[in-house]
Amino acid sequence: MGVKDGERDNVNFSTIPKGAKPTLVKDDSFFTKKRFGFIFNEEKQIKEAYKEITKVEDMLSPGNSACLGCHAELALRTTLRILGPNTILAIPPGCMGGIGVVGFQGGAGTKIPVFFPLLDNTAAMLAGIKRAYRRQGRDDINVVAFAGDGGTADAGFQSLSGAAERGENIIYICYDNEAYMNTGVQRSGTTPKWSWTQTTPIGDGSRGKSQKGKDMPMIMAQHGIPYVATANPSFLPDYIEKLKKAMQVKNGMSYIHLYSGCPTGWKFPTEKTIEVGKIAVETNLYPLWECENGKFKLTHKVWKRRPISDYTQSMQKYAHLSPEEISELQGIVDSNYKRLEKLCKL
Ligand SMILES: Cc1ncc(C[n+]2csc(CCOP(=O)(O)OP(=O)(O)O)c2C)c(N)n1
Ligand code: SF4
Repeated sequence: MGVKDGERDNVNFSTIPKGAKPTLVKDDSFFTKKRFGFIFNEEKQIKEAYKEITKVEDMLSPGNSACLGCHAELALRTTLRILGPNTILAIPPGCMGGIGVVGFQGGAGTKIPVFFPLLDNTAAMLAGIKRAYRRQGRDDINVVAFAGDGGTADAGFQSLSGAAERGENIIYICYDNEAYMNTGVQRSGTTPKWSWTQTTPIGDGSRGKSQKGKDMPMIMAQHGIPYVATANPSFLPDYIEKLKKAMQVKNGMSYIHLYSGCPTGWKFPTEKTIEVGKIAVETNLYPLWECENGKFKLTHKVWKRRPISDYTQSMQKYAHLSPEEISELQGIVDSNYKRLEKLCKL
């Protein structure tokens, strides 16, 4: 049940979701004896990945105005280290531009060229840049978008879809914080059902967003481009491998959809970002997969799926959900996951 136009004037648009109770994620449950071996291996991989990326220069200024605990900022910093200096970056309006990356007081926040397209033409502008380099015989430049979900799934979708269909050789990374965060937490096309946002409030007549979110990585896979993947900054080694694969593609677009926890917009403690991102994967809400030349593959197997309530309780954006709604959500997660497993068997 959504809020109809005209009814909105009576709705409370406060920044705290009505009825929200503060919730804390319990870290301790993670470190059971049974899981220790698994954690040890995972930590080893993370340490190795960290060693690898810190060998090269950090291309993002240490001082920027991202919120504490921003998943997208961690992802952007890592992305630039992997892409290296031969990279041109486009960041459309949104948080990652807004934190000072595209320019602040006469200087850019990156050590590589970065430009600020409109919210709706990122892929088209990048396609032109890539073609111009190719014409000069330069095929060694990574031409990369780092765009929010609004700039990707809504405003920029026509230009992204067109560029994918034409086979433009660009890397498009969407950091999905599931709302228009930079302008104050408004719902976007990828905002999941029942989420609290400023424009999908909780109150009489509204239980948050009434529609399902767009499944952007699947939509991009349906374009038949050479490489599509989901990734999550809480699983950095997996992301790094996927980014390297995306850089190898020469015959079309690579698209990576990044889960991006946002403590400010989702309302969870800033020090819990990595953990919240892990729960998203461990509940199968956000499975890690890739589709290489049409072949789907899970890149991280979850051995014991956690209940979706572990996730909904970790942030205030879902604090209003009833037990029935949580079990409906569990059903949606399970059926999406089954569909993905089937695709991986094809
Ligand atoms: C055509 C257009 N409409 C609206 C805006 C205002 N605007 C600037 S940033 C932004 C939010 C972008 O959201 P998203 O792409 O999800 O990135 P985030 O802020 O979450 O990082 C909007 C709506 C704009 N720049 N251009
Ligand atoms: S609002 Fe969210 S996405 Fe934007 S900078 Fe802050 S934490 Fe990051």
